[in-house]
Amino acid sequence: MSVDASPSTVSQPTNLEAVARNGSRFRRMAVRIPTYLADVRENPAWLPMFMLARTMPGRRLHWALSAKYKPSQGQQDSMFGPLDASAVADALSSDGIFTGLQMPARIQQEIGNFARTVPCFGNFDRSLEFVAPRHREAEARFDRSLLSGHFFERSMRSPGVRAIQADPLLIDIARRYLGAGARLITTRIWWSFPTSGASEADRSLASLDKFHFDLDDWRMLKFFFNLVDVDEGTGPHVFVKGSHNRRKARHQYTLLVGHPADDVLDYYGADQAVTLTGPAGSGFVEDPFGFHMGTVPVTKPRLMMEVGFGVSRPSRRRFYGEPVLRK
Ligand SMILES: O=C(O)CCC(=O)C(=O)O
Repeated sequence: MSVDASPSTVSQPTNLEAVARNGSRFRRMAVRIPTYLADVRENPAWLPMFMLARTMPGRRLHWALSAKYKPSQGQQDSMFGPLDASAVADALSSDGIFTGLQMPARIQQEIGNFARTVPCFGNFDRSLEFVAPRHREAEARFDRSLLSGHFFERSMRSPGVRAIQADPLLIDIARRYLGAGARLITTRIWWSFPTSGASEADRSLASLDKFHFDLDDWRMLKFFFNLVDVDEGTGPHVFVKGSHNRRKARHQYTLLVGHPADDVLDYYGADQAVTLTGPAGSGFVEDPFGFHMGTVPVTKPRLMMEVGFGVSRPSRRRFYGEPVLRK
């Protein structure tokens, strides 16, 4: 298994409670409002999803009405080897997460080289363009902290990114878990950087340092890949096992998707928080309705890839993970 999530390495994010308590929850939400407004303008059907998909009755109803997937016999060759897609879907149903994906080294290296040479956009802002190895210099040039570097549609120039996105194992797992209507809704690669002075708004947009659940679609599945060696200092992703199918009422009937760590961990148990450290190329797949977050790197930058599946048509902007920024 490539992802380091064995019980001995599962850490309880002791400093996260303090981090999560800092700052206003509403300020974190406010930064997302321009994106929400754009979503509803682009697709009015987004609004009922946004209101109802956060409730367990709404989700269960949508799930019950969805077309079931009938897997065909035989499995197509995958770069991830002969993994049993049905066992992965079972793990997702019970825990909300499956760890143990490993991409070939040549693919990980190609994407790593791509991300070190092609300019990315700092803090999701297309006017803050720089190449990752010049991060410190870029912070000085733009006179602001740069917490993340996204590639948006540029990601698709990388043959490795395209190959992972198209790997038959991913859609097979997605259909088994989400149903026959599963479709690709996001592909992105991005850096998160050690930096001081990142604002609450920048951390919120980058989904860092606060447990939250995703509400981009009625039902979703996200594959994440660590594209550098990720240890505790590299800002690992954290997921709360079992939080995808059990939700206290206060976390359903609220517009907030982010909640303080003590609130989340008291309910599910601190021992359910899995910290996804692992070598370059390791990956995991999760139901992002479960509580999760990235953490801010402290020692070295983290390069990540996400391939997301859902059940509705995404906008082009959403596909590449681009929010609408308030100027
Ligand atoms: O950077 C991370 O690991 C977290 C990403 C995340 O929370 C998300 O895609 O919803």
